Amino acid sequence: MTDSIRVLVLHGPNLNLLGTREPEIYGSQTLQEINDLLAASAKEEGVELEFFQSNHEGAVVDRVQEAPSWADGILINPAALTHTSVALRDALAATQLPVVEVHLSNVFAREDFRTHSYITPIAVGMVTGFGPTSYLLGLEALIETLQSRK
Ligand code: CA2
Repeated sequence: MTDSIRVLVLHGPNLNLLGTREPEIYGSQTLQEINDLLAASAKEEGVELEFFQSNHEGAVVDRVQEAPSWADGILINPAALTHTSVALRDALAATQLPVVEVHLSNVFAREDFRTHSYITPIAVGMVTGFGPTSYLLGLEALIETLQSRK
């Protein structure tokens, strides 16, 4: 039997607030509910997931640095770090793992500063604007990428 695929799911700053504020932008589902959806989808595919959320850039960078010891790929909603963090981009690139970037809202339909991502150039691809479905589509795309590389 082949080893199962392992995916690290990372959520950036303020995503712990999901479901409590700004539902018109980010929907009404909590982060736990999104993680549960991902876990159910991964289970069907026989994929293992680990979840991590932090409001601290350094903590997210630390978790990314640890990823290669366990994970085959990274699914990340970098939240505001998308638009600000060279440190996160460098850490993700250094893992040499495939990265898929996801956003709940359509970042291109919002303020100009959200249209630039430091992460997209080092990602396999990016899904934006579909609410929690962005995560599910991103996970599917990452699994397909990993399966095609094995
Ligand atoms: O649309 C997304 O998923 C974002 O990554 C969310 C980030 C934002 O900075 C990006 O431009 C797009 C913000 C996450 C904040 O989440 C909140 C959730 C509920 C209430 C307040 C903030």
